[in-house]
Amino acid sequence: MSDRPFIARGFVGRRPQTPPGRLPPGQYETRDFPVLSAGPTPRVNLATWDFTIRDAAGRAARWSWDELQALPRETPTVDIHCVTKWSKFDTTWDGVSVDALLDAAAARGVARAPYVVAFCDGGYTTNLPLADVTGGRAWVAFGYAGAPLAPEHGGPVRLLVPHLYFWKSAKWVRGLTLHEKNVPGFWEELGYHDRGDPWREQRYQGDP
Ligand SMILES: Nc1nc2c(c(=O)[nH]1)N[C@H]1C(S)=C(S)[C@@H](COP(=O)(O)O)O[C@H]1N2
Ligand SMILES: [Mo]
Repeated sequence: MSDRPFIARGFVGRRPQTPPGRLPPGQYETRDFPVLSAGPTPRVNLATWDFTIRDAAGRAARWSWDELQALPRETPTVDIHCVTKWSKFDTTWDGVSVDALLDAAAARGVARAPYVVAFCDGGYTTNLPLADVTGGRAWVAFGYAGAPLAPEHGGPVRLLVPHLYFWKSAKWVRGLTLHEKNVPGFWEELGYHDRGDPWREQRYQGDP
């Protein structure tokens, strides 16, 4: 016999309820931070690292690591949603808004275009409409949960586009190229959706 107080079965260890309306369709909440990488974690040398925004004509704006650090910082707290169906709430980041980078690039003569492709160390790419990386909804992030972003999660720098499935948040990002037309990236060429809005369950090409 146990002399522990009676605790109703199903209560012990139960997680707090997911707040209604916060989980996109088909997703479940996790407290872990899973690592999903299509290849090995690249080794990055910050002394030679740069971030580049390049237009279709080849004009480019470039930031060294120190120059990127010197830009105005934001600390977004956001929910993230992976197409493998986990969602994680209230993740906290430190980074520079893509708006700030695009504005600075425009001031240096880089022409805007309606689509971007993020490119990365290791060769990963992902495509996004310009509208999804502007308007205060996307960041180039180098901090997570109050610490430098860990290499397996994309450190030193990853793209953060939390309102789209997390494969759009390119790890080890090195820059953006601007395009007049949509150019599918790594997962998009393999059948994943060009936009990837979790609230519309845009997982695969052909989804609404
Ligand atoms: N460069 C690069 N970025 C990437 C990936 C990748 O394989 N390579 N995987 C994507 C996928 S599918 C997801 S779900 C998230 C996972 O980020 P995490 O490992 O920090 O959870 O990174 C995205 N960004
Ligand atoms: Mo993913």
